[in-house]
Amino acid sequence: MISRRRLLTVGSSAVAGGIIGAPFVARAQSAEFSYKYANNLPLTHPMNVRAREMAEAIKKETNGRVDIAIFPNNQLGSDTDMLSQVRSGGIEFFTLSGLILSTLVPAASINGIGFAFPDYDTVWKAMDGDLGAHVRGHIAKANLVAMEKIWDNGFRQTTTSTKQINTVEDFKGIKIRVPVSPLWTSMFKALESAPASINFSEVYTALQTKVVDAQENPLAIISTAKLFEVQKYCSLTNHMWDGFWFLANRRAWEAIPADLQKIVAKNINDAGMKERADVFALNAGLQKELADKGMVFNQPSADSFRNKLRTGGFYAEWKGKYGDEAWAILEKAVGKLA
Ligand code: X2X
Repeated sequence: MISRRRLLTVGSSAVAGGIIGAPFVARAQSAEFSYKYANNLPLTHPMNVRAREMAEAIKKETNGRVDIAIFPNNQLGSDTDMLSQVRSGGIEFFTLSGLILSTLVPAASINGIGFAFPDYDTVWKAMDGDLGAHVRGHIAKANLVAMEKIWDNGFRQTTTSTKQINTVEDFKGIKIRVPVSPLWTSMFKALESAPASINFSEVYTALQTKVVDAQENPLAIISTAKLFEVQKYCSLTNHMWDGFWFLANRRAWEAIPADLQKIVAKNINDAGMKERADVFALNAGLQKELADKGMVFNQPSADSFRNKLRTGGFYAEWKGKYGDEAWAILEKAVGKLA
């Protein structure tokens, strides 16, 4: 059965543009599990490209019993809104940065500790290994299901409309947008910036209207969300690695019979692996493309940033928050931090 309300909701989003997949009438009539997957990224980002293939494969391999409709680009609201929807069951699937998820699951921000990861090999070893398992355990306690493979957002870079960031002195006092997460705010305060918590749905406008002068994101997002139109400088600070947990509402997930769950999970995790490769390739090639569009790049040394975090007590403070056991799992993966 499909309620009138659901038809209206799905129908009106389709009209708003961007619903991916088969027309909703066919889906509603044929699929036993008509689920929504929502996210905050543009259609052109590898996350949505791979998710579309994933949804098609799931539909095919489940003989139409599981049909996932994708709502990209904050169509269903900001990350904060979507997090409450996936908790209540208003949406069944949602990809969210672990750092933002930490507003609900404090342990989930640990991979975002400043300058923790030197490279992608270390990231995937940790996130597909003990550190990821530790975080997923905490997510499960919050009644959400996290798929095994975290999707890549990337190493984050700093853009501004005003100046290059060369040393920690340049972070002083800049009005920088950060996602809604205590770790982000804490880190940019430790760098003596003036961080403002703003959901991604508002970032382009906030930069355009100069509510803030700066933001930080991986190149794949600076490109696909067209932030280069409203930012001039890009400093390759690589200050943290960020990824998206593919989350499911627990009740909705458990409603799916085990044999179908297996097909769904496999396709989601496979799509995540492909998305990782896509983002890696994109980030590697984008500097030139963004420079051609007018962005001015520089590559600062991380030393002054890291020293400031260390001497200001940032690592000690967060070690205390996560606890010794979690910190030991992190340091086992990345080496001694403080
Ligand atoms: O909000 C952001 O900056 C983004 C898109 O990178 C995240 O989802 C954390």
